[in-house]
Amino acid sequence: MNQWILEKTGFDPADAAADGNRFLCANGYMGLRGAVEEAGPAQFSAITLAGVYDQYQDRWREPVNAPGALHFRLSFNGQALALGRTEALSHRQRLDYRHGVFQRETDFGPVTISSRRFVSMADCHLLADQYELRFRADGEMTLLAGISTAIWDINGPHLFDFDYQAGNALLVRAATGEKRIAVAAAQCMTPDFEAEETLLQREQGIFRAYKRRVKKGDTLTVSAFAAICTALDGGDPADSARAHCLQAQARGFDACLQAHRDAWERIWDRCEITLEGDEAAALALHASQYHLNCIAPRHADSLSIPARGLSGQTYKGAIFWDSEIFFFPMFVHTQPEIARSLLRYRIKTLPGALKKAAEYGYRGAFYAWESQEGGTEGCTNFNVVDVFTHRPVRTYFRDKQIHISADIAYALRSYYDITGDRSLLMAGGARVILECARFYLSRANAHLDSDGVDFADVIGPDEYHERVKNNAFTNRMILYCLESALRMREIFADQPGWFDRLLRELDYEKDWALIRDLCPRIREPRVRDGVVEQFDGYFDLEDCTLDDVRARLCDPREYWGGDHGVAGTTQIIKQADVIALMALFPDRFSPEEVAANWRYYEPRTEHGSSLSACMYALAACRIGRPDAAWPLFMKTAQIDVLGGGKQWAGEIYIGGTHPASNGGAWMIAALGFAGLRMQNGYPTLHPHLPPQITRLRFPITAGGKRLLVEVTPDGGEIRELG
Ligand code: IFM
Repeated sequence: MNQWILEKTGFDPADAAADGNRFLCANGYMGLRGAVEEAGPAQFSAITLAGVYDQYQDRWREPVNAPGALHFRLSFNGQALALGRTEALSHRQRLDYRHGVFQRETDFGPVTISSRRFVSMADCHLLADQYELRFRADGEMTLLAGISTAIWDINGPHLFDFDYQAGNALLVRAATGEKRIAVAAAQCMTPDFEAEETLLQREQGIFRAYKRRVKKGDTLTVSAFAAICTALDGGDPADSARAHCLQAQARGFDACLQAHRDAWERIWDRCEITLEGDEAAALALHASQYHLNCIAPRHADSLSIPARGLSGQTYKGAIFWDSEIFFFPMFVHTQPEIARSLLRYRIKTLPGALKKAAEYGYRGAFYAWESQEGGTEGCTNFNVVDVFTHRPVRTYFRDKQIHISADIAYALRSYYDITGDRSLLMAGGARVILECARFYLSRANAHLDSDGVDFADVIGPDEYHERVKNNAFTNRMILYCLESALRMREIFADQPGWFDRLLRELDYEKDWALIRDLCPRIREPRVRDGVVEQFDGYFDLEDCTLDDVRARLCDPREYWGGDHGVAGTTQIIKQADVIALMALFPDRFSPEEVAANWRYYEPRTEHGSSLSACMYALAACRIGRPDAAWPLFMKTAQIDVLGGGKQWAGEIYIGGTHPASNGGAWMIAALGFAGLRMQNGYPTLHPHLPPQITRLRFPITAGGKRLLVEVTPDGGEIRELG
């Protein structure tokens, strides 16, 4: 087995959505789904742009898909040859995780199409495709090559006012509907068909139609260079797109590919985990690291990563807590500049969080549950559609999942604790923590007749139980956020002037005193036989099995949560909640406590979210049970190799890649199996290797140094890399 190659033979239209995800090529600026060149919206072909959003009519805001700038369509002797529409004798496609190169080979009988393409890691605007035709019969071929504007949108269309231009590069210009953001796509080719007898076609795009008589044994190879730019990049996107693709054309396909491969090598140099002992696990880890790395915002300094990466418009292209809790760890340990970008996105979107809190009648920062540009809340009050009535269901993620602000504070604090670097706190991070703490002050429910303070009417990570009181995860995260606010004074003890000025600017004096008063009063969860109650009253719910609950479903796509969901009145939970808490605070709970909770909650967890298994695996390592962690690790790491994961929430399609699992796989390997812990740039190891692994080796960046961690069944060591 090659540990870097995902390969598939045959073609089944039913797999088109999943394959588009599994074979994704991306570079942080855009994601090109793994569909073949001739595919259109029906095969879920798309180029999804990072950070560009639009709303069509009253539908959900979602990221914008760009024109299909690497589009080819072939016909031979009058017959269209298109995978899925024309019978192919064979089809094979592969993705090289090491270098982000997608290849396909389709034998249609008289003609075989093969190609290799990439979304450049060296130039974030560039995509390139080398497309080869081998003829096994005489005849006439027509190749349409250009930019397709038949765009797959879930809630679109988003691009209007198309303008097409020919010239040394084909060009499509358009603007988004809501904010009139200009988007441009350009494409040029070698050889340039303009020199041949070509025809320009401007229907649903702009194409060069290249007609030629061919003979058996002929081959034709063309290289297409495409570029996408938007007005958000600065400058004129049309000029830039044209310039990027013409420059690439001048360099040639091989040189562009080499630059792209070199860029990937530099990424692997920073973060590659080598796993020995289990080939499938090694492949899955590479896949996970590939998928998380290919969507990292390397081109921008304050951008975060959507929950479904750049694999499409699912989840509105929004930024969730996934960024801070699941993506951040790999980056902060290996490529801290990307971790900083994720956090700077939150710093930059603080105004949106202040606005949201005010809208709900609170003070401080209440971050968007589904955050889009500027911190705009993408989550609606009706986030699920009922499969029976087809009516939107009132969900409460937007207004009650208040742990989001504390999750952000947690990551900001971790960034400092792990790296010892205060610069991000000084550049707005401290302000974010203080404003998040202030939000919880105003959100707390104090009582006239008791000292205890509740956080009522919330939703914890287990989204199936809505509007609960004192969710253990939420309360603990809030406490940590409040403590982190207070801790700022110690962190800046040598700069009291700066810190006092910040407090004065925020008019924080009274709040500071209130936070100190609040911390010891936050309600602790009930504990029964060592098991932390997930929220007040959880233990009183029906205690049944997952199979019992599954058997009550009338439709496999039915939503399990909320007032009418099958899980809501039971102890069955969607994803790690108390266990997530224990995984995030490894030092606060004894191994015995973690073990008792793991035993209780694991059988009651549906793992209905891709965020779940990794938390259980981390906790299993903590209690010295890497054997129990192993299947959860495989489930997490293989998710985008096998194409699994939930596809529906009620009637809403939620398919895509799973960056949270991808980050989870890194966490299990590095923080779980190797037991890496960092404090102030100083790493330690507490290995828990499962028997399947004979060696685990990976680089980290700590205190400005590059270190190599190596763990075998005999123990672990960390050494400096030259
Ligand atoms: O953030 C998660 C949430 O916890 C569960 N539903 C999917 C979201 C995006 O991954």
